[in-house]
Amino acid sequence: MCHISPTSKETIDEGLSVFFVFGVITSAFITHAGAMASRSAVLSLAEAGISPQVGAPPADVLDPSFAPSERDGLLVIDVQTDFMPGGALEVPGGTEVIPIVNALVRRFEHVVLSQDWHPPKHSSFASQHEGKSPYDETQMPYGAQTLWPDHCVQNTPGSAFHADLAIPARARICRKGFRSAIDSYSAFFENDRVTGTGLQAHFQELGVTTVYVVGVAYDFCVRFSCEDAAARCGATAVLVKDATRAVGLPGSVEAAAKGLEQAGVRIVNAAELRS
Ligand code: VGL
Ligand code: ZN
Repeated sequence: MCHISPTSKETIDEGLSVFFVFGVITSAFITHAGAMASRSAVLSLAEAGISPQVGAPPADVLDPSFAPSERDGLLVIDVQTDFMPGGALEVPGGTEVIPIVNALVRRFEHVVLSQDWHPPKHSSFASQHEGKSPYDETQMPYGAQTLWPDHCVQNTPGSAFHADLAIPARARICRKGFRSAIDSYSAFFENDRVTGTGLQAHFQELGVTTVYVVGVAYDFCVRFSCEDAAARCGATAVLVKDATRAVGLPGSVEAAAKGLEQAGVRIVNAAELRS
């Protein structure tokens, strides 16, 4: 992966050392230290307050020879309740990806789950823009922005990972979209295209050079994560097509296909994966 930016660990350590130096602190400050730890960090499950879960049985789709190496990472995008059927921003067929994702999760040592993680009143919510409805577009200082129903609000049931998703203890969590003024589709860079999430540094520290991407939504967070991995981070990006589903706004699926091709993202079905 390309350039080294301030690492997620440095950011975590900063937050934690402040925490330890000031032994007697108010609970508000503890919250603040927690917020710092998640600012630009890729978190362990414990740091994110998430328990491992077994999830639904894995699909039997992978070729036995597919054995990811130390240099391969799996990036699972936003398999959260609000993006699943019945959720606030539902992706049709979203739960169908889960058994395939779970099969992949078992094979990879390096697994990162991205988590859309908005404060209440996030600027990407249509509810914060007078006269606008969900799925309208608006202009933000950083460019055009689609407006969404309120979704994935931090620490609400809708922001939790789906109960059927396998979450092994070794998984890491990459939160995005937690700055009120900026949305983040990509798990690498927010929508201003400048602010990093810490994921690039995380993969770089591990020596990961190929990123396999699955999850939702194909036409937004999956698309931009793949494009950034390939075009901005110098990784090989492999999108596992049958392990993703689209929101499907007018033109969004076509735009995604074009963008992915231009960025040089490899697209395969899970059963085609080989080492
Ligand atoms: C997403 C819209 C808003 C996604 C996240 O995960 O694709 N889409 N926030
Ligand atoms: Zn969002």
